[in-house]
Amino acid sequence: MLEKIESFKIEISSFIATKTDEVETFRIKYLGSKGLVKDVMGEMKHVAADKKREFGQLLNEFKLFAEAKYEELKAATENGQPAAAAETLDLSLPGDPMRVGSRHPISLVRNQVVSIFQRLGFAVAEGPEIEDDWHNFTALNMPENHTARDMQDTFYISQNPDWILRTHTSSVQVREMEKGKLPIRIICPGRVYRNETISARAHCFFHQVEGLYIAENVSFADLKQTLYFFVQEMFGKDFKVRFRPSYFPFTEPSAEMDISCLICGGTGCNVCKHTGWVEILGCGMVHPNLLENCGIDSNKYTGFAFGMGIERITMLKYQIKDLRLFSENDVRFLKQFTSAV
Ligand code: 2NL
Repeated sequence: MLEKIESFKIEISSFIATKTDEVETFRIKYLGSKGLVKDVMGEMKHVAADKKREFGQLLNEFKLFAEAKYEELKAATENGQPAAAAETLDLSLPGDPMRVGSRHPISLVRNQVVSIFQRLGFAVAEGPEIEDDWHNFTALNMPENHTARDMQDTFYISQNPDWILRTHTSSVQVREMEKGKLPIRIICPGRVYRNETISARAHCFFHQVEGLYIAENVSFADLKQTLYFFVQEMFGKDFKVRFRPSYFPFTEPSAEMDISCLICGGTGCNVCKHTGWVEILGCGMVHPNLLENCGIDSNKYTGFAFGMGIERITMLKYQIKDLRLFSENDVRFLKQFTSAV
């Protein structure tokens, strides 16, 4: 009996009436002379004497419950409003706003870099992250036991001592050169790996964009003009640029490109380590050994190449102080980039 009353209560509370004759239907069904409430009251005679008091209270509550609902339905329909069941949805309420995600800052900056070079006619090339020794080192003028390999200590694949995680995306450019289709004008974005102790400035993986242009009569002047254009598109025009002589095994001559510090304007601060300059990228003319390694005639063709760390550019652009933030997936960090394209 108690269960029956409970289920009637549920039925009553979910009753919906939009018109007065539906309210009347409710009254007849539950409160009429042959209605459910009367019916249940009739059960009183079967209840044991010592339970009558308790049961009587329950029945009375049930009756009041049905009467209250009746009054509620009546009042609501008289006002011309459909009386909704107590727990139904109010569809007129505004929806919960959908949370829009954001691109990762590394993806934002990679897309910007790539699109600047695409406008100059560079095509995107990609390649495997697990590389062999030839494409990652040997073809790039870094034979076994070459000291330059020490700076690019990496992870080895245990099944095959020849396989490693690539240390730069130059390996993608080697693969393109080996195809033998010239001229080549490509940009290679991707993730690279190095066996480094993780700190605010170093990680065991990071992202690079490298570029390569090989054709007849490509000169250092072409390199400079291309990279001038790039930094101006990327950072604006409000700074100075300089090329510093440097060394990379795969280019000769080699240079590093700096811009005057965007934070202090060149007067010296923490970001530029009080030098007034920040390094943006490394570059140079492709070493003839490389061209020959890949079957390209170094007497006929010349080229330039460059490489930059996307994390580095992103840190400068958004003033991010710790490299580890990029891979910790902390939404407090990531959601700051919601409005960036
Ligand atoms: C840096 C410096 C550089 C290259 C990358 C390259 C690739 C080929 C041939 C010649 Cl296939 N050079 N890449 C050249 C100079 C510098 O990167 O600081 N990267 C983060």
